[in-house]
Amino acid sequence: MKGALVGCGFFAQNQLHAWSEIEGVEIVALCDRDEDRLTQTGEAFGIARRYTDAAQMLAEGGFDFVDIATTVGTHRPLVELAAQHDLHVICQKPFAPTLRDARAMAQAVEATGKTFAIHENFRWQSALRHVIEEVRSGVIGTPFFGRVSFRSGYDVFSGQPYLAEGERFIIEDLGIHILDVARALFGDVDRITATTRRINPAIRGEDVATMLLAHSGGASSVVDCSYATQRVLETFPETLLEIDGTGGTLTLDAGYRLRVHTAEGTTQTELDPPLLSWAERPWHNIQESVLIFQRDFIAALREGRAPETAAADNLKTFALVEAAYLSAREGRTIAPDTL
Ligand code: NAD
Ligand code: 89V
Repeated sequence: MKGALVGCGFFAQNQLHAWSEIEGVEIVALCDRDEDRLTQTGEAFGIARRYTDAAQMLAEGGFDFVDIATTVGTHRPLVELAAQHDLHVICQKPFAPTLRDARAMAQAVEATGKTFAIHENFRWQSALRHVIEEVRSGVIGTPFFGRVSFRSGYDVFSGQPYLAEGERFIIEDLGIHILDVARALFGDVDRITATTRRINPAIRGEDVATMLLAHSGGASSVVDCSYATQRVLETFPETLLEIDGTGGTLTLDAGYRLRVHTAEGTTQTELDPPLLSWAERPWHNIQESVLIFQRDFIAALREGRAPETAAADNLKTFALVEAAYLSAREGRTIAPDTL
């Protein structure tokens, strides 16, 4: 299976390392409109076909899928371009600038019959995945309450300066992952209520968001995100969990420590993710999840099924992002289905 990648920036390096670990997959062409980045990345990964223009790369073809790793403003034109060339597509989160764009993108690829996945990797972090499987297997019965929490004071702006510049920040960039984890754990959402704050005066968007979700299956969850929290134990980039079910409770605490308490007793499991050869702490859990997500995409193509974070599914996560901003802006509860 051959792929091409557009956008050789900060995060694409992880994607390229991960592709090089997946058997039977080769990235044969690269594109970035920044020539220096293109050359550095091409040299680092030994990829000879290099383009500064995605249209030219796609016109020349020779690959089955395109992996779009640019920032959100270019996602729609690049996905539509890929659809014009009948390619399978992966597009980084956030899906699009607006829900309207995201729906148009999903329709464009759907019309070709090709596979379209959003690079939504947090639900593939091995510790979170372990908990998702435990919850789905019914170990703690039916969940009725969950807290999905990401609080940190880590400087994300030095690696990703654009995060300080956008009108929207934490829900669009990080909350999107945490809302998706809440969906993976507790199912789709009927209603969401959100508040936001900006604490860091040096950035434009909100850096704190607190959201209450009413899930269709009956569970309530609190999804709380902050990049303004100075913790004694800095937990970046861990997502912490507290789940109450009809048959027990479960917590995923700092340091990837899982505790499950049921009538049979309490178990404790250490879920520290492996440090892949190309990974570094503290990003290693995210880096591992990139590999696991990309493996799911390739397995889905080979098995003729939809990837778990197919565009059709991720539209529901993206609708929650839009609903959260609307809720915070207007001070009311929003049903994402009505957007
Ligand atoms: P970046 O700015 O470092 O890199 C983006 C690259 O894309 C740049 O080199 C830029 O020149 C190039 N580019 C932009 N438009 C282009 C176009 N039309 N044609 C060719 N090249 C183009 O950004 P980043 O930090 O790597 O983030 C990229 C995406 O990855 C964002 O959507 C971000 O939200 C996402 N991201 C995801 C995760 C995750 O865990 N899933 C983590 C970090 C970033
Ligand atoms: O995973 C991400 O999307 C990153 C970060 C962890 C910094 O939010 O942008």
